[in-house]
Amino acid sequence: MNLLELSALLLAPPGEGVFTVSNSKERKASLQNKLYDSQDARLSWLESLRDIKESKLCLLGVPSDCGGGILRGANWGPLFVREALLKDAPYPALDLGDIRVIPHLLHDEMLNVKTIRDCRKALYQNETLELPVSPLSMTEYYLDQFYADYPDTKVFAIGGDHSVSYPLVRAWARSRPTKKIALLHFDAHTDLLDSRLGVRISFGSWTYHVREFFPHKDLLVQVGIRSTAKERTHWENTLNLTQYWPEEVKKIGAKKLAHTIIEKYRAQNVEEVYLSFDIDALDAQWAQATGTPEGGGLDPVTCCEIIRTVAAEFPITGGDLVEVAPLVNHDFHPNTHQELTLISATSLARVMMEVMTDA
Ligand SMILES: [Mn+2]
Repeated sequence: MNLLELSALLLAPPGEGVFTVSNSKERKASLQNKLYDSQDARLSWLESLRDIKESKLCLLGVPSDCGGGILRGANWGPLFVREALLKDAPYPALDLGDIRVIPHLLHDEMLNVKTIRDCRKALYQNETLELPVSPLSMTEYYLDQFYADYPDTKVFAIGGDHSVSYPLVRAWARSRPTKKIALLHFDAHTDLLDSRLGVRISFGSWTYHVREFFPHKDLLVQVGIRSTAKERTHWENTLNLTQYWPEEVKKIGAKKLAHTIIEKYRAQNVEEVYLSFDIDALDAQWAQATGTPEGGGLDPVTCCEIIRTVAAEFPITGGDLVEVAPLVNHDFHPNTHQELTLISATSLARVMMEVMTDA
């Protein structure tokens, strides 16, 4: 099966990865009207996928929120962030569309044979077609073929809860077997559990399970960590990575911190960097429309400066922005929660797409 045929099965047009019967129909249609001239969005979208070869950067929506059951809503991230981006200008990426998410599922390793068969029937009208059915498994399967066909094209993904970074980072890393790679991870939380309530892959454990690709403490750098039961030294010493908590970021400043990271990467001869940004790395005042907003965090300007400075030295060839949950309202500042979070998210997304295009 070629990538175009695979796309028609695993992906849906932009905004349609969240399965609804009639809910949000207008919202999805309005996004597609802005993206495509023709009335037949699906046809235009499929046609546009023929241009991947000419594109430096592609955008992929992974609207899967199988989060902690704390406050879900990041499934709406890809649709709302795209819409907010388009208010300013077209985004500089070819839109691959969304993974067709079955919201009850996470990873195929958690499913029995009967469920896989039933879901294949629902997704592909063919219960024997050897394709994955869970969002994380579908994302990895799709990207494996994508990078095999287009090794130099970059993918910027919008989540979804943070578990989506597990397939995104794995496919990216595996497609660069001879490259020295690093991970730059912005987050309030470490996401370093080995499992959560017996579940191996989740928003709280994805980083733990991609450490194998970054086998030196200077290759996995976390920025913005503050909500964790353990001290920084515990994580650094037991799991072989480096953390910068917000206090330290504020004390030494964005530029200097970026140069510290650059020196670490340089000493390791890093060639390419993956950037994963959990919106809750930002202080809750900038990003409260997310499942677990946290105070004492970073501001968007600081984060953009760190990203730009690192990107000037090392190509950022993979990236994601996750945990934007536009409909979640924690009521800290009523009425502004969604707007402010989307402003923060779009500034970050624009900077990330800009540096990835130049990479
Ligand atoms: Mn996270």
